[in-house]
Amino acid sequence: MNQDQLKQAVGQAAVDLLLPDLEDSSIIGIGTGSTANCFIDALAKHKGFFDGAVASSEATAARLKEHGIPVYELNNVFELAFYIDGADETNRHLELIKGGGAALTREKIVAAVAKTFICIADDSKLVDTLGSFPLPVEVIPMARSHVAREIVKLGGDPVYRDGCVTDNGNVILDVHNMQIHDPRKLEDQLNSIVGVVCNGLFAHRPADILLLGTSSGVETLK
Ligand code: ABF
Repeated sequence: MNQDQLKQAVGQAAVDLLLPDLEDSSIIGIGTGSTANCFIDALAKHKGFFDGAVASSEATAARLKEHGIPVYELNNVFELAFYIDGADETNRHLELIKGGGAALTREKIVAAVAKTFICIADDSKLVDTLGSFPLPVEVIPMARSHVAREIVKLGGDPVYRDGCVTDNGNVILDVHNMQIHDPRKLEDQLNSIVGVVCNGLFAHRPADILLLGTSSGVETLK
């Protein structure tokens, strides 16, 4: 199977996992990216079995609406049983790097609300140590240089993502060359820099279930 087929397989596996628990009133949190898109396309075939979705990005909201799936504002939703999203990297503790698609802040908010976070990924995303994928950090624009200097002090090599404006009107610094041996500690350290809105480490709130697409089938890690 090629990478696209692996993404489709995990998207379908997530739908299969959810379906028995869906009710007419269910609202599902849905993330961003090509793997999440595979999930949306598979889920759309069952749109009569749930109420609607909360989207982690404008792009995902648009795709859901194209399928005729109602999209709700998170503030108007009492609870989310599930959040389904991809990742840029995952370790075996289901700690993640996310934000390659610049939607990390909304993704982290929706994940925080959801009871169960199901991460879907092909096996190229599984690593022993996080950090080969540059870690995205969303920053208030006027704080960009200050935050970059503070990240250098932490041992990272921040690179401004040119031309990228997040859905929240902020910019992204991608932090290269960090082997992240203590993801929770680094998540806290980055969050404590003034001007940082959010960082792409999902360690304090890791995924609960990882559906990993491999050439021999979809593996479930918990
Ligand atoms: C989102 O989409 C992000 O957090 C992550 O950056 C990205 C993964 O994209 P893809 O599924 O296209 O590899 O989940």
